[in-house]
Amino acid sequence: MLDLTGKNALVTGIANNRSIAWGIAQQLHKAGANLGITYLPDDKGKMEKKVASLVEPLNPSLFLPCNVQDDEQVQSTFGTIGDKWGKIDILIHCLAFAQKDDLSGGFSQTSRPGFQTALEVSTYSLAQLAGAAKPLMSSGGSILTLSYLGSVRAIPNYNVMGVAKAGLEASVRYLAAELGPENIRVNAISAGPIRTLASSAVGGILDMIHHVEEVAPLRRTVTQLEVGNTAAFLCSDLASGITGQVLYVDAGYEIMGM
Ligand code: 0WE
Repeated sequence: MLDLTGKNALVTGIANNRSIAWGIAQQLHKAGANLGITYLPDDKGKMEKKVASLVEPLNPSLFLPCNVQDDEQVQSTFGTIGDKWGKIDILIHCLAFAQKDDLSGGFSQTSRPGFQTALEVSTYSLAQLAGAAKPLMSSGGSILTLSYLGSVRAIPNYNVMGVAKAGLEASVRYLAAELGPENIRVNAISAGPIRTLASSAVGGILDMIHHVEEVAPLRRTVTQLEVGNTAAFLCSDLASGITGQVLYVDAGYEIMGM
């Protein structure tokens, strides 16, 4: 049975009720996990308010700002987790960002700062958070991140994010190799396209979703809650033998050749 009772789970990357991280948080809660939620703070505190009211029904015991571009904020976040929880069992990394103009046109036109931003926020942040969580995972743990098929195939306009996700999937393998001896497992879910705040800002996302609905073996796309169920499984003892893997939750789309 899937059971996460007694486990402390930190979930990053909730922006609104369409976030994949929100689907994951709900399923971890359903499985009995004790939740900590981080959000990306802004000047007006709008994100804090929005995410706080969204997650309230899940009774998170921690609710903290965490901008991964600010090392001090990450230190302070994990300092608080150490003080309040003592240990962390599950870390969910659902963070990505690229400048909008780097998600259209030619990849060869990507600017150096645009490339740096995308890889800093979307790729480096996994190693950064894993490093901060490691001392709090002394009795083992599970780290999970989210990827996309654009890491291994050339998907129109995904561009620098494809390079970032390729680096992210490689990071999963290096972190799994490093942290395995501490009984910390590290995996990724490669999700099919879903309408979220991030993807809705991308031109042609609905056409991509319709394409998947026609071609994928299950003839549909996946939901945030389906990704959440797989996340709960991967972070549970049911998946105790799985580490370093990228698991496709995409209605089977990835296997198709034509
Ligand atoms: O990883 C993602 C989303 C990545 C993303 C999206 C945005 C849009 C708004 C990162 N940064 C930004 N920055 C913004 O300003 N996905 C898997 C969803 C996605 O994004 C695409 C896709 C798909 C699918 C971008 C181009 C083509 C397809």
